[in-house]
Amino acid sequence: MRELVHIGAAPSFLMEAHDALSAAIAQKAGFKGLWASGLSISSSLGYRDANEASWTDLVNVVERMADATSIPILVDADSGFGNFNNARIAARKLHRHGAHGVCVEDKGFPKMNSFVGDRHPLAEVGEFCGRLKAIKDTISDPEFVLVARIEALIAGHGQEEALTRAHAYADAGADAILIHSRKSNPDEIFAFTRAWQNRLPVVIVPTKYYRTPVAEYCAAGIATVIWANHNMRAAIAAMRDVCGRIMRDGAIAGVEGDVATLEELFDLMNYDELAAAEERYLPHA
Ligand code: SPV
Ligand code: MG
Repeated sequence: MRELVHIGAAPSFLMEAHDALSAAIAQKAGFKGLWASGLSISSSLGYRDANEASWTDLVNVVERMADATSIPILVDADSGFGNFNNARIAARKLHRHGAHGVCVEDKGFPKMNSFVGDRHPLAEVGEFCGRLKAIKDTISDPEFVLVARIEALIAGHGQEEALTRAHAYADAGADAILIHSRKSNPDEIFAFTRAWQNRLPVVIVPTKYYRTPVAEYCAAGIATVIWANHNMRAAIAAMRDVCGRIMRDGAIAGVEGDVATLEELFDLMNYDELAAAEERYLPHA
């Protein structure tokens, strides 16, 4: 994961996945790393992105994603599920079950998705630094990446607060800073990166400012771009479409050409490996 969250000539990209299947699809498409999105995982479990899913729910999903892939996974650990103690326990479990890094955001518990409503109370800086330090002290794996996510711009506190927090989180041992924005242009992100000067690598989530060309992220020295929810939103659109058409037609002939073939599914889940293993391990007649 370290090589995907480092300052280089061009940003790295993490693709959202929310279960084993979406993770396998992202890997097959060529992505070098995954974002285990809290929003997408919550949605796929039938929960709101407001800590309705438990941290053990998250561990279970991440384990399945890790089993289905061989690329690093940065896990969205929300605000750490409580205080420093909850955060370090959740991070340790996530690491043991396949996470190559966690991202924790400076809000309280329960958190609310950054694009929903206007109430995003921030954690007190010192208390949040304690969560970061506890995670760092708990996980000794040098490859493990701790991303500290700043919600100051989301909460409407402005650049100065964002920068103060970024420096405090760097001092507390974070490996990278995720600066988040809900604006439809990247102005406040670039204002942050100009002032921050890459003291630590910067991670962004351009869900709302999606029109910005990647070249502008390169120019701003951004380390990592997260495509945060697009597998889940693609699945919603595809399933809505196919359900509507089958319902309307009362038949499946019309959609056959537009859905994945069974062969593609068997290939994704590596049925050939099982056939080869049967050949090797089952007794031959
Ligand atoms: C997620 O994907 O769950 C994120 C990014 O945390 S956002 O939804 O933009 O908060
Ligand atoms: Mg999230």
